[in-house]
Amino acid sequence: MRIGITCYPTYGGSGVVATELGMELAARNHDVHFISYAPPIRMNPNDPHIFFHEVEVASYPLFDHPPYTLALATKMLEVFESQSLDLLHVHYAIPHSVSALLARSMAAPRRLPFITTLHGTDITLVGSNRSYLPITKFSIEQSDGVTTISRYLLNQTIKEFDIKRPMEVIPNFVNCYLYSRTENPELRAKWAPNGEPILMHLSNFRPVKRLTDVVEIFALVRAKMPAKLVLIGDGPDRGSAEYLVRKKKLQKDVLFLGKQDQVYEKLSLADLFLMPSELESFGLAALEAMACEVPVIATNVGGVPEVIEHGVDGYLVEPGDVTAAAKFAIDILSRTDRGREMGKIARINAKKKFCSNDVIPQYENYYRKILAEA
Ligand code: GMT
Repeated sequence: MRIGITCYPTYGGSGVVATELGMELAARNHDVHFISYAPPIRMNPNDPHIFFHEVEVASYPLFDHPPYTLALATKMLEVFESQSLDLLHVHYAIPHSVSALLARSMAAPRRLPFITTLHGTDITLVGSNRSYLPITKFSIEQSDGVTTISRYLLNQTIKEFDIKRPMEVIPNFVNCYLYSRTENPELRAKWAPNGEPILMHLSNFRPVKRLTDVVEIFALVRAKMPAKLVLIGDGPDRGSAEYLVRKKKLQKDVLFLGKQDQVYEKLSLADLFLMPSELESFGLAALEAMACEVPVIATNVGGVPEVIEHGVDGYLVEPGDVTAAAKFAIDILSRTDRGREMGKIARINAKKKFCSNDVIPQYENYYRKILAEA
């Protein structure tokens, strides 16, 4: 198939899922055309089945806000015509789904079906805002196919937007070959020179991730035992987290790595992963950690219980309950095996439901179904 994929190219779950999906499809000999304002961060430009089409937004003094939605729709049509696309697959409803709807209308009477994958905040935070609700609902209803990344998000979409059309749950996935535990004693010794256990967090540091709770949890753990905290990512809450680290005099034990590539190499060195988010419709970073045999302490919110089984491959606490999270962390890290047994179960459970080998065919089948119907 020839598939056009649109996503946010920046550091964030929906962009990562869209890019990994594109690369997995390319590995299965589909031609994948990414259409966005910049190449997605994890995209491999050297893959002969991967192409990138940049959306250029012309500016004009009259435009306080350059009309990206329109420039994207125009580029989608252009790529459809020049590359004979079979379909468009857009990730994150706002504004990608609206652009795809415009492109499909402009392409008529030629067929340009489009599929919208909902990722979370496009429904739970942004989409349900009154400024965007009617158009998000309309573009969901008008999509040729709609998928959500968890059952939780499916139910939220039905509830928030009163959607009656069929939608399918296709969960997020991880490449279980790439994301597996690999030792790196040199790096481990650099981060934890005295063999301290390593706690890790990876996100876009947005308020929804509750980054300062990560620091609070770590401070409680550190008060009881030697430990190190490795923070991967960047975003608006980095400043407040750095301030809290200084306030608690933890500078020697907390490492801010910033944005990183090949996160599987780093995740593999963790003894414990922390994801104390206010809300997660899935929690992709937790799944990536689990695939690397890392147990996770997360919040019992949204789609997280569909990924983590409390007491089996991790622990779930209520948002903001840093005391409970720290208690579970100390419990895991005080064990003689430092939670390695739980980490092994985490990988087994991740492999059962979320390996790309099982999930990508679900997307391929869905594409075929939509193409047959369109
Ligand atoms: O988490 C965010 O900041 C936004 C969003 C994104 O586009 O990165 O994340 C959502 O999509 C991810 C990939 O499907 C999910 O793993 C996240 O759980 C989901 N975030 C929320 O629902 C808050």
